[in-house]
Amino acid sequence: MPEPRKKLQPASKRMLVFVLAALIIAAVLIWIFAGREAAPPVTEHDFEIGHIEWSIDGYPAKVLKENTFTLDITGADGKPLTGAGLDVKLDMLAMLCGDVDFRLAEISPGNYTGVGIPLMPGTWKATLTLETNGQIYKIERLLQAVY
Ligand SMILES: [Cu+2]
Repeated sequence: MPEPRKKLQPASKRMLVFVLAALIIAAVLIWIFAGREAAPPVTEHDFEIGHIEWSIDGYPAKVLKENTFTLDITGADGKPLTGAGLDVKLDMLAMLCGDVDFRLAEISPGNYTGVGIPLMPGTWKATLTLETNGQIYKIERLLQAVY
């Protein structure tokens, strides 16, 4: 014969509520900080024909301010990738607050900079469209923006 189920005592119920509340708080904190860890100041990207080192001056980026994005790009041969056309689109994860598009200029061989202005604090996705030799490559990174 299985033992009849014991009713939870009030103290156990309180403990259960406490544990559940703690778990929910932990989950929210992990969710908030995961966005931050996913968006370090400098990110490295290998793509089909080369490598990109992508940094943002004065990181985290500042909301409604001009933030300089610098991309150092090398080709498969390790030499600077020159003459590429670079555009970046910023959009916010899971929000409809608007995209920001800007173009980067090559300031020295393989070294491209441009200015991006995030509209709100939080985690943004930056999508780079790189065009070289008639081919188009898309590279993404996350970034944090703060006031
Ligand atoms: Cu937003």
